[in-house]
Amino acid sequence: MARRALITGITGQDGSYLAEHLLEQGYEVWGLARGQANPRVSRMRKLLTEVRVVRGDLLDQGSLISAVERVQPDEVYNLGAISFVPMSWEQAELTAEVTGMGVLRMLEAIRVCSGVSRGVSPGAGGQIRFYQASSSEMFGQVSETPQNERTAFHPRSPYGVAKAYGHFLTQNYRESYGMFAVSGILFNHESPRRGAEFVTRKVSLGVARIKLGLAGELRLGNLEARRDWGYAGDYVKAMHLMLQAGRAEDYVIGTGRMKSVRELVEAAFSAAGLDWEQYVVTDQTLHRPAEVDLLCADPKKARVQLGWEPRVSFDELVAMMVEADLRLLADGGDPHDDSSWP
Ligand code: NAP
Ligand code: F7E
Repeated sequence: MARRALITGITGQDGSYLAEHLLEQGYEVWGLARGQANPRVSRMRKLLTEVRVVRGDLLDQGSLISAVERVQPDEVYNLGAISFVPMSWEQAELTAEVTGMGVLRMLEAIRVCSGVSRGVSPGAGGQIRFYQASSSEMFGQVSETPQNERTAFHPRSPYGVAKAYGHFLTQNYRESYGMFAVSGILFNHESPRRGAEFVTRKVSLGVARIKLGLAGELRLGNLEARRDWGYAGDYVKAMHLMLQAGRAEDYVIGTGRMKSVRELVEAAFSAAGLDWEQYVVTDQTLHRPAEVDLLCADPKKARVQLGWEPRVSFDELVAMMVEADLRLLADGGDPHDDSSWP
C-alpha cells in the first residue's frame, strides 16, 4: 500500500514542490487547506491534480484531529504558517497563533490520534512521523557564522519567536512522548512560485516589468542585508529525507553561501541585460523594526548524515526566476494567480 503524507501549507511554495516530490516517490498525498472558498485551493487543484484535499485550519484543534483521523498519515509535514516576516509585526498575535500555537495543535492531533497518553515512557510515541518547518530566522541576531544545529537562537521578529516556540515544542514532544518529530532549520529558499512579497520574487518581477516597459523603477528596503538563498525544489527533498532517517534529529538546510540584497539585485538586472543602478530606489519605509543582518548555513550535518546537497546555484536560481517572470508577464499572466505557476 502507498505511504500516505499529510501536508499543511499545501497552497504555498514549499507545499507544491513537496507534494510533487512525494507523488514522484509513490506517496498518496493529502493537503490540508483552510477556508470555505479559498481561491488558492482551486488553483492548487489545477497544478497538483493528484493531491487530495482535507479541510482544516491550524487555528482549529478539532479540525486537525479530524484531518489526521481521516487521512491516517504515515508522515505529517507542517508547512502552514504566517511566513512573511513584516506581517508578523502587524499581526503578532495571529502569527503566534498560526506559526507558533499551530505546531502545538498539530502535534496534539497526532498524539491523540496515535493513542499516546501523557505520562507514558518515551519511545511509545506512535507511528506517525512529523516534520516541522523551522527557520533560520530563529538565529536572528547571530552569535556565530555560519550557523549550525547548536547555534543559539536570538529571533528578531514575532515570526522568529513563534518559530522558536514551534521548534522547541517539536523537540519536547520527541523527548516527552518518544514521537518521531523533527525540525528542518531551513534558510531562505526561493523559486518562480515564491510569493510576490518576498525580496527575490519582488526583484524578479520588478526586473521583468522594467524590461517589458511596464514599470520604470523598483522600490526596495535594506540592500545590505545578507542571506543564504537556495532553490525550494532542492530543499523539499531534505524534508523528506529527514523523515526517512533512522533517528529523529534536527538539521540545518542551506547552501553555505551568503549574498547581499544588493548582489541579488545586480544579478537579477544583469540577467535581463539591465543596469540596476538606473532603476532601483531605496525606501526607508521598507526597512524593518529589527533587521536580521546576515544568515549563512553550515549544512554539514545534512550532507554527512542525509546525503543531502543543494543542486541549483544562486546565479542559476536568479536567472530561473527572472526568465520565468519575463515569460509570465509577456504572456499577460497574473503574478498573484498560482494557476500560472511553472
Ligand atoms: P508560504 O508560501 O507563505 O505558504 C504558507 C502556507 O501556510 C500557505 O499554504 C497558507 O495557506 C498556509 N496557512 C496560513 N495560515 C494558515 C492556517 N491558519 N491554517 C493552515 N494553513 C495556513 O510559505 P513557504 O515559503 O512555502 O514556507 C513553508 C513553511 O516553511 C512555512 O512554515 C515557512 O514559515 C517555513 N520556512 C520558509 C522558508 C522559505 O525561505 N521559504 C524558510 C524557512 C522556513 P493559504 O493559502 O490558505 O493562505
Ligand atoms: O527578506 C530585505 C529584508 O522578505 C529578505 C521567509 O521565507 O526567509 C524568509 O524571510 C531580506 C530582508 O525574507 C526588501 O529586509 C530589502 O533582510 O525575502 P524576505 P526573510 O525575511 O529573510 C526566512 C528563512 C523565513 O523563514 C521566512 O518565512 O531582504 N529586503 N528590501 C526586502 N525584503 C522584502 N520582502 N521587500 C523589500 O522590498
